[in-house]
Amino acid sequence: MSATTAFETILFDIAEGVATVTLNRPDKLNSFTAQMRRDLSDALKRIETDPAVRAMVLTGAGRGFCAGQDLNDRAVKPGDAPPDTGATLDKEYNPLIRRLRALELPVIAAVNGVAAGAGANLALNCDIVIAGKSAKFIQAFCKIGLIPDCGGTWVLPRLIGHQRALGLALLGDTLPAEKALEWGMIWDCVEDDALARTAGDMARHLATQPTRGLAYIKQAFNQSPDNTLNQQLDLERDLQRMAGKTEDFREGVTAFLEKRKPAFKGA
Ligand code: LHQ
Repeated sequence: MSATTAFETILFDIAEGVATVTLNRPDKLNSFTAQMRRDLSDALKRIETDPAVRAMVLTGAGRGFCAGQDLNDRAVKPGDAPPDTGATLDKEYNPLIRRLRALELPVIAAVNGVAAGAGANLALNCDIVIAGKSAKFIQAFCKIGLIPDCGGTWVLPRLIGHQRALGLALLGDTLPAEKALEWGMIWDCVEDDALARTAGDMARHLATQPTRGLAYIKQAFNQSPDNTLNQQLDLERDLQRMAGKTEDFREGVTAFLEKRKPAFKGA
């Protein structure tokens, strides 16, 4: 069964345990307006509270994934006071990125085309990034006098190391999907016409897995960069204790011993 909800700037669909969110301003390469930030935030809230949703795919309509902030919203006329870009981050983008990263289910970015500025970092904050061969990533901020935001300065060096991350940020070079794969920045790069199917198949698979256990895995990896080994060992103990109490753990072990496929409920 599939349920579609209407938003002004995104498409939102739930089917087979997977919520698919499609950024939908194709004429402007799905660049972010305030309305799109609100719509995406509302979609994430829906996902957080719907127990039927056990995986998510984020993608873009048309030839782009997301070209970052809609710069029409940022045009400053002579004599105007400069905009408070920090306030926009504080009130709109940062809560969105925090909400996305905190989702207790696996999130796949299916990057179907250019991902620039906030759009690139939106994708890189997803758990698994799959790109079509024609996709590209651009830390475009430096070209307009800004710095990478939406967690770019946090996530990029962790994915590809300081040198490559800083180089991308300072130069604003276009990183083609195949090179992003070679650099370990993304999980996979597939033919453009196979992208939606590949991401959908992966999401449908994940939606049948032990959802609580996957949430604990995400938590462990998300907290890892800030922890010492000793702290991380303690965190693993605590999360494993909770994972060991799930119905799905019991089902996994029972199914293994009975030599049958497990039927996980996500609880
Ligand atoms: C766009 C955009 C766009 C509006 C394409 N806006 N229309 C910022 C400020 C405040 C607070 C916090 O954070 C941020 C974060 C950021 O994201 S800053 C970075 C903003 N993004 C950019 O600087 C990227 C700007 N876009 C581009 O450099 C190019 O469009 C790319 C390289 C993404 C794609 O190039 P092409 O494939 O050649 O496409 P195009 O440039 O022809 O774009 C197609 C249409 O989309 C075009 O509209 P038009 O009406 O002329 O056909 C563009 O104007 C529009 N578009 N990006 N960000």
